Amino acid sequence: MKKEEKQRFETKAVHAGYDSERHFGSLTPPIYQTSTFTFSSLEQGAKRFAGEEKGYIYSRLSNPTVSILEERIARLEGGEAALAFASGMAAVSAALIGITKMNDHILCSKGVYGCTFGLLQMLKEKYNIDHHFHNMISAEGILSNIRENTTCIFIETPINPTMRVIDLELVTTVAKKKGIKVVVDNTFSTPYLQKPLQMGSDLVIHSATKYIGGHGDVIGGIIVGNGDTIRYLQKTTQKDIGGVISPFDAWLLLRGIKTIAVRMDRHCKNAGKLAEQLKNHPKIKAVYYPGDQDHPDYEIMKRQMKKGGGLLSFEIDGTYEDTVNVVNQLNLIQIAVSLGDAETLIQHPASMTHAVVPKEVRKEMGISNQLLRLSAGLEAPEDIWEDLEQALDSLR
Ligand code: LCS
Repeated sequence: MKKEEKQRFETKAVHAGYDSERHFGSLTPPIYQTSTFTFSSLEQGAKRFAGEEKGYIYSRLSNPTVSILEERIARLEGGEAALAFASGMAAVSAALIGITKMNDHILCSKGVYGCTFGLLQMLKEKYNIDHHFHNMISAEGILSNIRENTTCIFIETPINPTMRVIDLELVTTVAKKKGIKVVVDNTFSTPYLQKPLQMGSDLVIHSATKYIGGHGDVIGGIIVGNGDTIRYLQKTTQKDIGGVISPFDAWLLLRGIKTIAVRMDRHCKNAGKLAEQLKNHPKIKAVYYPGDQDHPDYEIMKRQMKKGGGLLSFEIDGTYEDTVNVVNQLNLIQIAVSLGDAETLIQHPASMTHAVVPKEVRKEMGISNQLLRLSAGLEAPEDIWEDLEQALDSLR
């Protein structure tokens, strides 16, 4: 085992994938802001294209700053290799298009991010790649929802925005028996809280826009998996569809990821406190936080996550208009989609992130008009609560 492999998560987050000696001693990774790379001769260029000589060719194929990011995240997730993309959706689409073919079927967790829902609709309409949603709470249930043409199980856990948690070991055990690939969108958990590859999943996806970047200043995506699958995706849906990340954005993610462990500890602590306080407020009908002992999936969360995460959802005990009034009454908490930033953010899934999901399907997934999703930021928890409390109190 290489010395670095033994390093702890926090150390890898700062150092993995980067050797300053190979970059003039620069403490932080340089930004290789170049579209292309020169060859010393035609023969050298030909060898690089043929894969007979290692080296860079063109930044849509790979770039040194991006490679450092990919190696670092692969190491944090415990995967062999990774690919970085221009957005989380570029990563989701590259993975799903890459591992399925026409007439296949995808079994999905009962709830996914709105644009993933949109992508699944498009795959169905254009390529007859069918899908359906299932709660995945028992082996029998999963088995009975697998079809002859099911080639992929796609899971978000915790699910955006309902915060239900899927038992990854249960799903991967069933999938392995059937030879089906399991793809996990690990955006909400981050590799600090949960490592799906170690629980038997085949691919992990991130919207790196969120906790990996952590500062609300970049859009990016990542896929992590075994070397063969990653090389295949690199040569197909990454190279030829081309949703690559820029060197500067990769650098921003490298800067953000260094502090992921300390940030996540604080996000989780703040979210946990807010969940408790919300549960005791008379204007709150329900709170959905996986770290809450009353959460229906608390035991699963304890088995597979280090902590409950930085996100929670809750329902206002009132009408849609009451929900609007609470949100509009907030001062410190910002009304915005996205999550995982230093700023506490609140959004209304039914009219924002999940507006593309038809109303009946939203209802089935548990997304009501009174549901709000909150991404706990890094502010003092007392300040976040005071803002939320004054907004809720305005309803009395
Ligand atoms: N997967 C999950 C679980 C997400 O929450 C998002 C974005 C994506 C993938 C797509 O990543 P992107 O292309 O935006 O980097 N989720 C958002 C959300 O909940 N609010 O705004 C974006």
